[in-house]
Amino acid sequence: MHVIDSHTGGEPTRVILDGGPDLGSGPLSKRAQLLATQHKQFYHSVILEPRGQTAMVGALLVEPVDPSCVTGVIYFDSEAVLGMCGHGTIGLAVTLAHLGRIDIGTHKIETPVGVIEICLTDMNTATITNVESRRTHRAAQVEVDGLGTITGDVAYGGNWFYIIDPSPIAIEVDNIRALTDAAIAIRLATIAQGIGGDAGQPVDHVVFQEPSPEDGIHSRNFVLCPDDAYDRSPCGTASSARLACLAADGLLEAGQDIVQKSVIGSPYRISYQPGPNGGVIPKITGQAFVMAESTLLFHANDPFKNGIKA
Ligand code: PYC
Repeated sequence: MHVIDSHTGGEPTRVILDGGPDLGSGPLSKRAQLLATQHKQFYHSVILEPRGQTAMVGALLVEPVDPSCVTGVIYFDSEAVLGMCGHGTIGLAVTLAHLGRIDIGTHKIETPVGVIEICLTDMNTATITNVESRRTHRAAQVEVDGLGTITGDVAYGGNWFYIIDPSPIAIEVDNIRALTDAAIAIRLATIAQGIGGDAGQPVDHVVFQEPSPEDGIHSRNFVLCPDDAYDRSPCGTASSARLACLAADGLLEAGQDIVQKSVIGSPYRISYQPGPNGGVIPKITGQAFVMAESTLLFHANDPFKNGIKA
């Protein structure tokens, strides 16, 4: 299995070029469902230790249904198949450029939640135009053991987010453990208390937001992913959901650029245009760097060939 590893603002992406399971040729949403239900061992073995690492997202390249797309892709972490992944798409754009499969310019990519656009401006920088993102529930309250009543917005950005602004804990590197524990407790509470997407989709990511003290930087975020790891980047789909909330609250004009940083300080430049269905079409710009080109080996006698599920 040939893979290329990159990181986007510190958040790793492993693009799987070949050797993945055969998911057929149906719609990508169906192929993603098949991956999630029939091929857990595949994505555990690719992402979990000892081959992978916490926070890594896999990007399985598949044949697109729409022939105008340069590729189809299905993203997953060690715990779940994702609808979309923003940092992964920036990593994918830079990986495809590294392979000579795309040039500087604009290209279409098919994902399980729809066709998105990438604009590669140099060999390390890409802007994603994401699927329409929207806030579905303002100020939804959950009761969380040890934290009391928490208020947050439910929003969609290709995945489902519960966004708490302001964060109950300062968004600083020293607080990553406390932020992670709080976010896990909040996600469990949203699920237990039925707070989710408009068709009952469970919250898969929890986001804490706060204004940034740095000049020229709008805000900082902390994002908990389905695998209980925090996103080292500001999370492209979380930033999309956040843009939907800012737009709905009248706090950001269409076309206005802001910079948002992750808890470890990696930046995305983000903006939106109004969407056709009342939401927003987000644009997310970030940088990625290719780190490794590898062949993954799965020895039949290796007791950890399917990863370590701690
Ligand atoms: O950037 O959208 C994102 C993302 C989702 C999970 C990890 N990163």
